[in-house]
Amino acid sequence: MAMGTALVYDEEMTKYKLLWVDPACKIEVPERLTVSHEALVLSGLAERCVSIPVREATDGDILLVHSEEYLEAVKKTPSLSLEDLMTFTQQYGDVYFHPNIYHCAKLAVGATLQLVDSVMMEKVKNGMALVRPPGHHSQRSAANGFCVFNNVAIAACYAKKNYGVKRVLIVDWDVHHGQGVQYQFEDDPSVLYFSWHRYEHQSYWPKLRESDYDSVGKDKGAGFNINVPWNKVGMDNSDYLAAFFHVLLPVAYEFCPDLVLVCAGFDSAIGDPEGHMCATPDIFAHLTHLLMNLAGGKLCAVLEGGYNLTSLAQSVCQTVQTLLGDPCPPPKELPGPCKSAVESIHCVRSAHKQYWCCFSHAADLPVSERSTKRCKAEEKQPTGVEHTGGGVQEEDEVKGEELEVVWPEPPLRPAPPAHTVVVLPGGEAPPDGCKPFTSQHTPSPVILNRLRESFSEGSDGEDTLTALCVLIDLVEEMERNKIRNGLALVDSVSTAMRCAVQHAVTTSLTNRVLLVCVGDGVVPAHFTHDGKAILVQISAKESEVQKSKYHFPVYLKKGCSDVAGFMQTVLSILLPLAYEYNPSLVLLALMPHSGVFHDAWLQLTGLLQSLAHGHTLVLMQESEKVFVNSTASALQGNPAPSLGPLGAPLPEDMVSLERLRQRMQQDWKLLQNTDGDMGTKSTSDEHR
Ligand code: X5A
Ligand code: ZN
Repeated sequence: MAMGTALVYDEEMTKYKLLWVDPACKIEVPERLTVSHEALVLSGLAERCVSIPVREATDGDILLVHSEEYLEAVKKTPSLSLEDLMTFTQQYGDVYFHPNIYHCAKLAVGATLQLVDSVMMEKVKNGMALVRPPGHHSQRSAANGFCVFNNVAIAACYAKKNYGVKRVLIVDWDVHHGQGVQYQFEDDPSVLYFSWHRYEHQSYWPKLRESDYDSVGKDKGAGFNINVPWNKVGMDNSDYLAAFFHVLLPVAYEFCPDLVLVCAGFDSAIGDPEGHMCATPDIFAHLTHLLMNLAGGKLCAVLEGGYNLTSLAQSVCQTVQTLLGDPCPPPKELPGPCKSAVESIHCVRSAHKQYWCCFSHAADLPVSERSTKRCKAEEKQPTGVEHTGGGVQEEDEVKGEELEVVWPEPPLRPAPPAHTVVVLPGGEAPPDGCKPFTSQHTPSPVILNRLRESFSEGSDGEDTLTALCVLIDLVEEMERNKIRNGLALVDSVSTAMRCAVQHAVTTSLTNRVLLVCVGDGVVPAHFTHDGKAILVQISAKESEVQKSKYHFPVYLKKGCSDVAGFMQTVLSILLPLAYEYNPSLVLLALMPHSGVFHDAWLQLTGLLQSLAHGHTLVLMQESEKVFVNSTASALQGNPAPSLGPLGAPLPEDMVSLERLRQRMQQDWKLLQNTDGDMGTKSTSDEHR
């Protein structure tokens, strides 16, 4: 398995800048790269990465996406006079040229391709390229939006051509629409392009009709272009996560990419003078993590925008630190998506329901919704507007300096001294890279007594007690952040679970435990009454009734053996619930004979690592021994194997999941994805 994280960077790409006055371009400065790189060095992240040299892209590389005429025109720019550079620039929108930008643009493409090479040749697991100029706005024959060559689009073509990659997922989390990427792959089903972007009903740059949710792709590529337009500024962590849980992730898993490319622009973060959004830099840890189990972990992040130097540097660090495998900082306060975000998400899901099984039961749009808003926007702004040289957007500057936005620095993310420990019966050898866990001390009489009262009903009383004491010790070591993960093979999952959760909720360190049970079996739910624990059980037992506000029995007709239904549950029910709950400990239980598809279980295990500072205790029934090595590997951050393109979940499961989601969304706002009754539903405050 490939290890390590690549960092591709060269200072040479800081060596061009705007040479004249242009308010639209003045934010694209060389310091964007230097502060990002310096932050990686100062935080110690850079030296943990594998440093990969850049190269110049060849003509052949560039011609994968761009026209010969355009390439030849750009080639001439290094020798143009200042005046001719300005004239050359004027044929494009919101971009500038400089005598050295052609060189840098070739390095930006070359850096991206070096990254793709290292990942595809398995020299590293994943990586990031810090580049300038950015790429996602540039088109076959046009520079645009600070972009000269389309780094990521070229990378996708290059991976297909050189490595036989069949499916590429491009995730564009930059705050602008990467229309250049959309145009390139519009009719191509082998490249799935997802972009969210500030849109404000077409009034925000680049003001294109085709950036709306109803541009779904063309011909064979229909369904493979996914736009999430943000119609208000101020979108925050909840809004971004909701778009991932309810749009991107279900489709991405159904698509099953061989490679994930990220148009990693950080102008979607708080403080950015372009984006005006409110998501904090730590959210990029989660966005990154949520993509890291796709494509066997093959993920290449390539810098696009990001113009607040503080926010940019922090966001870059969060992304790289996650690629390196450090535990994610728990995102606090997720009040759920705002009404406008839910509306956008609803629109996208309904526009794509004919193309993706995961949306087959998505609600249609009310007829009134479709036309009215667009008309309003079109009155103000006739279609076909290419770009304006700024004009409206300098409003801020006319009024004076922008209000300074402040946010707390992202917390440090220390990795505990021990990563994953195992408790196996009979002194079995621990899986690769895991230490066996043994109790350091004899259990206190208080604990022993409590255990004796609750758990020694069986015949093998004392043995069971000793085993449970070890588990309790393990939970405590995890709570003290001495150990990140634990895996225990036990003779009764129900008992072990009951014991671990009871202990966890009675110590002062853990106040919220997320229990996830995979498979049928009696699971005591009494400890969920006060909300100190919540329990999600995925099983084939229809009779399972909800025992408290914090107990969520999920019924699937074929239980966990239906991969599509199982993943739908994980992505759109479990994850949003878990994120909103924000557990301090995750207990993941594999029940006997669960029938869960091995790799789907590993996906679940991997995905849950973004919660609770990465603390998961996995409890498995002894009969499920074959899961030990692979589960330990997933706990250690090794990407779970791909599941293959997913088919349709059973229709009856889709119906019952949708019913469950609707019930839960009253209490758990991150489960909202549908603007049900136009305004009467209690989405979080209209915070913008
Ligand atoms: C890469 C990028 C933004 C261009 C904005 C022009 N470009 N108004 O973020
Ligand atoms: Zn941008």
